[in-house]
Amino acid sequence: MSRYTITAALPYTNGPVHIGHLAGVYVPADIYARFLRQKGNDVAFVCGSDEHGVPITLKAKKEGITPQEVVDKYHAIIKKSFQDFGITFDNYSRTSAPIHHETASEFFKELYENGKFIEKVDEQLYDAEADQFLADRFVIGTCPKCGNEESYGDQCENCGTSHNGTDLINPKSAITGNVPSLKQTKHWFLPLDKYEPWLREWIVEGHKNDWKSNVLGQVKSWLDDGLRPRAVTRDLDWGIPVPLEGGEGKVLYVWFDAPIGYISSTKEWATETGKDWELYWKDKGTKLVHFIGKDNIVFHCIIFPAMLKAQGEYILPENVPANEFLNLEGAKISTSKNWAVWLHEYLEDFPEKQDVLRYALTANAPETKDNDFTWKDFQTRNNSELVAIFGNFINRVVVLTNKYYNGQVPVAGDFSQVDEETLEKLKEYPGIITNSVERYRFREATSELMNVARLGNKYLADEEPWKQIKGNPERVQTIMNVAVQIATALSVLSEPFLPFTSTKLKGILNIGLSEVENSWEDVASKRVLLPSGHQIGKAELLFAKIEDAEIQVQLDKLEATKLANENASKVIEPQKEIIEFEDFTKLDIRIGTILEAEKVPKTKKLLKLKVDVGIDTRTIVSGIAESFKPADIIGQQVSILVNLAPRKIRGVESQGMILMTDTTDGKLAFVAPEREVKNGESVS
Ligand code: B3M
Ligand code: ZN
Repeated sequence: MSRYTITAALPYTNGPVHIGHLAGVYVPADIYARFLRQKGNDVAFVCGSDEHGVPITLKAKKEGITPQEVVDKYHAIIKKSFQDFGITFDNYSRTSAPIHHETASEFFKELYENGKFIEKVDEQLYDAEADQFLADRFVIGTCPKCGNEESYGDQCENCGTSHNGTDLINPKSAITGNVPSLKQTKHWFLPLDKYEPWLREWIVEGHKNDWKSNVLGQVKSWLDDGLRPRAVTRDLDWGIPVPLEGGEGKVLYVWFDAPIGYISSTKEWATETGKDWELYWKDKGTKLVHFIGKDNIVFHCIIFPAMLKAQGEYILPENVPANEFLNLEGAKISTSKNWAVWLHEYLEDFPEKQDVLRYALTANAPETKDNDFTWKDFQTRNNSELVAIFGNFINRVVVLTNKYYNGQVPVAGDFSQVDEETLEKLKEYPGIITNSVERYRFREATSELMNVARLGNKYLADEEPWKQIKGNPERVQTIMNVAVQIATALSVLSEPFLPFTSTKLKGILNIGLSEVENSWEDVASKRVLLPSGHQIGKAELLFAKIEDAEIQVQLDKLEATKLANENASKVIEPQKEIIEFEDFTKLDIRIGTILEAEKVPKTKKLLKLKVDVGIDTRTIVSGIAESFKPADIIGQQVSILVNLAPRKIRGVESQGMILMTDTTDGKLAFVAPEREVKNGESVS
């Protein structure tokens, strides 16, 4: 048995959590924690809300509430989402908690008193109009490393690099949009450059064979660019006050305090459970693993380890298996653009389908490159894999065992060669899956778990107990006994990946309520996981098919979001040049009524209309086919420019133009009178 401290990135409490968070960080971390616990290890799986930093202040300004109200609101939402999705943190804390303020302040003061900081007065970006320094996300500019024009003052999310605000090219204040000036201010700097040789030795050399290449690549790039002292304090009013003389009006940099949040969350947990927190952070026998997204690599592989090294008593991470990013329907997930599938909303639309999402996100996880979540893939993963393979196998085992033996596991007779081979293959899977999980290959591990269900399906399809039951009932007893062992193995091996399903399956098999509670070692070594005579329960579906209509609802939601964003970003054209009244009188605009409407052949956008304009009835071609069905606009009153010179459009002569405008939902609308008007009346 070993001891593990597993951390998952502390989510900013400036919004709910979405599928990108789950896929990138929290599901892999939870799989790993559950797996290690099942194997009998001592695990501290800690997390908490990241409640400081400029993201919170910006959100508070946007919502017109205080930062404390922002963090209270989203801390509760986020904590509940993690609970609802079965993320088994041993403790989920928050960095506004007193224990964290104490821990981070003590950590900072200890480094200060041991001379680990450089105290320096230097020039920082300042917004005179807003009368404040522009720390971190208070300034946007071009990243000096990758050219991303929306880089923040402390970090570029595009290339992951971390820099000082003064490094940005063309910086702009995120508060007023002004070009910032420079103003002198005192800060405390961690001399990262001093740790460069050690970091290179520890990571680039020491972990070149076991850390993921995407992580090693970023770390090497960072080290090759040369490390510089980094300010670990800020001129902000929201955060942990700098516990020093001269620190008034200054707080700890959020990326200095937040990683210490892992330690304070562990301390909080240890206090509640009577454990010794130092075993999990200072004992050399403990393995520390950080689960994060790629934009946090520099903080977890360079800055936090340098802090721990400077303090001197802490263990360093055994691994930092950072995932890349998950996109949504081909576009980057964005909290500010509401381009996300929020966990709390998912559960409203798909209640009790946590495992479906966990599975779809893991099967498609961005483990080595950015990946894309599509609702079609989500549906396919559910219908073609969970329902058709896993659920189908279990259903056949349970239905047939109930049908043939009243739910009692039958006694097995002599095993055939196929039985022996199948049971031997089954015993290999705990090791196969373990090998994947221990290398943080959770996609691979999940796929191997499904192969256990495939093994069961193939065995039943080949042995066809339903065809033998009449002619060879003894043989069928053996077949069903073997099938029940495979089902039982699934209930054990699925727990880290499909925890809700594992619990449900154990309920159906009546396991865990009695003495039979198998381990991974049992599955790898024992022939009998569920003894004959054991009474299993009645069949119930583990997974339900997801219909196209349910998926369409989600796609429509995203379409509406896309349109809302387009409208929000739409630039309203400036007014055209001034005209004289005489110019306006040349336009003859009348009210008319649509009498007939039909699509113009071989076109997507055009309708050919017959319109009674009061003066006469005329043909008008209009580009409104994507917004209106012909039948729906018969009788519609419209405004028409009647004295526009006739022109041929796709072979049809159009005698006028119907006035239209764009709607916020991306369609077209008629400029029409609000009450009935006599055809031919002028618009003036
Ligand atoms: N709050 C998450 C992010 O950068 C950040 C992680 C802190 S982990 C100590 O989105
Ligand atoms: Zn960049």
